[in-house]
Amino acid sequence: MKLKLAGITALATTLLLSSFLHAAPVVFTQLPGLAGGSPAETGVYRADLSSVGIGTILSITIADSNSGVGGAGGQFSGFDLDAIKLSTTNCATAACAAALPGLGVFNFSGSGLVFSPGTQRPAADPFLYGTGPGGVDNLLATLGSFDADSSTVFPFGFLSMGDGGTISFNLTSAVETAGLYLYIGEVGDNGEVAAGNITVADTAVPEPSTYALLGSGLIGMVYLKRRFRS
Ligand SMILES: [Ca+2]
Ligand SMILES: [Ca+2]
Ligand SMILES: [Ca+2]
Repeated sequence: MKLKLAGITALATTLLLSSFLHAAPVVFTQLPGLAGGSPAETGVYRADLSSVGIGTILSITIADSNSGVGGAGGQFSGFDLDAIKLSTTNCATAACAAALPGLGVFNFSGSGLVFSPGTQRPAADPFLYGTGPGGVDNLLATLGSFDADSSTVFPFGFLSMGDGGTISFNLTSAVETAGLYLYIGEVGDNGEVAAGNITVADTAVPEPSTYALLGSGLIGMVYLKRRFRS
């Protein structure tokens, strides 16, 4: 019995870990010019996904660099994501990326988004900009379009991730990476940095509650194992 339980624990751990294996980092290059609303101050970054070594992708994860520098504090802490797009068009300018229709594979609500807010620098607000009690509010964030107003008086159209925050986008269908480009925009173009990470070809990113369940399941098995030992 002891061996069997140990085997199950090992199997569960392997399954948990294997869900992270099909991940690859992406390299972003800033495009010349700026996009956004008024004032237009969104720096646009492009990543060529042809070279990531994963045939198809089903999710995209972006993390703030957690450097704690650049931009404003409080509810505007961290990387300010104006928009995210996937396209087979290779744009050379920010204006080109802003005008792209982009592939219709994003769902900016529900299970389409998994957001882990980062920390806020003083003075902290109850919510990071573009979020509310239900998480990301896409009426505020408008993550499908490069339309942000970076003014702190009348801000509009972006998501502030907080220092060390991460956001995953679960695509509505798998997309081939050959000839595919990823575009993201940083509001204010003021030195805040996204560390990119393309994750998991064949499964979506689970919501945090799923991790908690998996974790408690593992702890439960360890507990059982101990009981059977004693
Ligand atoms: Ca910011
Ligand atoms: Ca936007
Ligand atoms: Ca910024």
